[in-house]
Amino acid sequence: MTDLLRFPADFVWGASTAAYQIEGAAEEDGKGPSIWDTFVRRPGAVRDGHTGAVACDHYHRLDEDVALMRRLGLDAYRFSISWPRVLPAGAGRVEPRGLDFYDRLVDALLDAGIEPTPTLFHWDLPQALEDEGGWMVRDTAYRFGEYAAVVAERLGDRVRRWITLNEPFVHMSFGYGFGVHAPGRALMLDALPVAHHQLLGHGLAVAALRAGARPDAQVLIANNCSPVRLRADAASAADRLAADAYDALHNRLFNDPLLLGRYPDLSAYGLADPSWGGVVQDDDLKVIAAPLDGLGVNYYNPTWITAPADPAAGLPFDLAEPQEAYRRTAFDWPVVPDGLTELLVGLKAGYGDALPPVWITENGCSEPAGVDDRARIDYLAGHVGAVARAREQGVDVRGYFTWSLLDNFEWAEGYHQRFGLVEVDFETQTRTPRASFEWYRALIAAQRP
Ligand code: GBH
Repeated sequence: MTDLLRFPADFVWGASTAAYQIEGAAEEDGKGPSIWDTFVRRPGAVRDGHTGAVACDHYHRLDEDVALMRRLGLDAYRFSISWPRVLPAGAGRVEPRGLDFYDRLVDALLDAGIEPTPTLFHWDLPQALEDEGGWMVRDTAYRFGEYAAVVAERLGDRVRRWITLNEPFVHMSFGYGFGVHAPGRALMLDALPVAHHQLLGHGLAVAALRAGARPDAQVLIANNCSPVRLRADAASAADRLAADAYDALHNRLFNDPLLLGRYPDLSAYGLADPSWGGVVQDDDLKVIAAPLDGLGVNYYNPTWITAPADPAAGLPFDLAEPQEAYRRTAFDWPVVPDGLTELLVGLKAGYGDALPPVWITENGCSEPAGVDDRARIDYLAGHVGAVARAREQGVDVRGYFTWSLLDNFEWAEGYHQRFGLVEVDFETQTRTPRASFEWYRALIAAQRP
């Protein structure tokens, strides 16, 4: 199996993490509060009241963690920068100690021969900006552009690959639509401006990075994309319309403006268009569609959809369960590697030459605690194979980042879900590489000429 997975020598092998999920040090060195620092204190928001206040204590264990990455043989490491560590109030005063931390991280990675791949926003908005309306208001997009310029000024001489946003769909829907993530607002479809303001912020950040980073720097965004499937027993015209509606909201609402410079017609599904109410202003789509050097794709599983049981209830689709008995991860997500091939081939078919090179910026699974994680090896082998098949079919995939290097704070699930190649004991902070770590190390080593 794994010996057959040969990729070109320049294919990039990586692992991903995010600031709030691993750093801890939530109140150190002048860091301002983020919406996650606030949200975790809300009773019932996170399982068992877990918080990211300490998490993997990565803020104090940077050298140990980079040593693990070196052992793994990573080409690249995707981490995120905590906006309120750099700008405690989201704008205005810069906290040099926050920038110092990422400066040290970038240098440690470069010393280890690992390409630093920072994401500017992985959901930890400065609370001060949420107090002004968060991503529901246009100003936050401008503040994001300014923050990008501050980071580019400090790290832009050394970072060659940047990611602006992580999963704007999940941040909109979980954070502002359903309220199950920070900032915990349940606006349902009224949350649509959050999509536009994040995308506008992305475009402004691209401009800031083009101006302030190295001329050879690449800029990407990480969208979570999900191929939409129908159950075999639910394939009526109404089911197909529901599937299209879900695809429009989950995938095309973000990919179309970025790659084609226009929004999908949501009104075709009875959904409000984001241009309603003057949210989309003249020239915004030009800013959003600034050329990208790559599209980051986070893939976990397909989504099954049926026509809504009660069309008057709100959403023009219902989420469904597949009929097939797929293996389930510890999170109960179905394991469907061919969904990744389907997704990648579908992106190429849909966007054609408008699709830039693709990077898998997240893929992985939660499995039970313990180091003998053969299920994770199966998951990873299946999905790396799915990438190989998409490449054979002409999709230009340049790299694969697994989620995640370490067990970490899994948002509303707290520490109950373990996604790491490395097990973390959250009492002692002991790191123990799992079987999957050795498997990934061997996979990467086997690609070397
Ligand atoms: C990512 O989000 C995040 O970027 C990362 O921070 C996080 O730790 C990681 O994934 C793991 O969760 O309803 O059963 O079909 C992933 C977003 C949203 C992907 C829910 C899977 C549905 C599973 N996820 N989704 S299911």
